[in-house]
Amino acid sequence: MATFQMDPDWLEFHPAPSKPVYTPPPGAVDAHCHVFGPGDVFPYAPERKYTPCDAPKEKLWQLRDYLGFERNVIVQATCHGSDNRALVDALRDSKGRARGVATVRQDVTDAELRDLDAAGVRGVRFNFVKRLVDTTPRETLLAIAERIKPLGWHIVIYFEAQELPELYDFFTSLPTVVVVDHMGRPDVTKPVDGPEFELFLKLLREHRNFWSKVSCPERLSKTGPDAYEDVIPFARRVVESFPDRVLWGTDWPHPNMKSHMPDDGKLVDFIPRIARTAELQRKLLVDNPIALYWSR
Ligand code: 0GY
Repeated sequence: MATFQMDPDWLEFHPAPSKPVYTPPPGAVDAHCHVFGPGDVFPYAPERKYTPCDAPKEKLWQLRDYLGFERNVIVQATCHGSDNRALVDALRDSKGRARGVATVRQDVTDAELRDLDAAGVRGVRFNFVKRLVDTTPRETLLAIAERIKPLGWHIVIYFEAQELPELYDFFTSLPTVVVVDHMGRPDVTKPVDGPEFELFLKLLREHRNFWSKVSCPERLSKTGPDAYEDVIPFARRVVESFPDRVLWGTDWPHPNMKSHMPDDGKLVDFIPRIARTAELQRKLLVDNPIALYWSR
């Protein structure tokens, strides 16, 4: 049995989040969260860049219910590499209330893809954040994209804003719906109308197959725990410009948060500040994720 020691500077998820004041609409989906291990059942990948605390499915279901959500989209985290067993186990346990985004290698077989699909996987994640993964050649990613396209799956991409100019043409060559994690991680000390964020907005404006998660104010903010004021103009701009192509998620259990561990209840209370009408909230939390993940 494998045992794993979490990294010494790892922050565990909040032990007792506050009850949100904001009540999500019926059917709300937390569309970006993870399960980690437990490592003695689902070992962390040898090539991982970090060893997290265990964050098992039972804790995720408790949080879902406590925050007032009905469903989850679980995204394969890099600490599990392309071993999707913990993800699949959670999806099977969810009784249809969770869908998944997996990580696969080019040599994944058709039978493996069919099994992932049957478990509830609806996409793959391509990660370009250098502290999290070794680089995968673009031809390999394109080959994976062509493999998953016939299943009707989409691609989730994770990158940081300064990488977008270099990656832009590659991204727009992808043949499926593409979901960008955390608004492409803008530097929120720069103007919302400045050239860096404008390139991201252009990506969504000119390529209607692109969606964005308006998640992770706690990662993007420079103003500190719980306020996250500096992220609001960026998230509002995305929600109001592309109301039918946005998703929201907690990012529980918040991997690699070194500055502080967010209170998940306060993250939920952030939602009405970035989606200011009931209609925008319903699209963000219900209509959009249901269309992308529960069409079948
Ligand atoms: C996130 C963010 C991070 C980590 C991962 O898969 C991962 O390891 O996504 C991060 O460290 O920024 O979305 O969970």
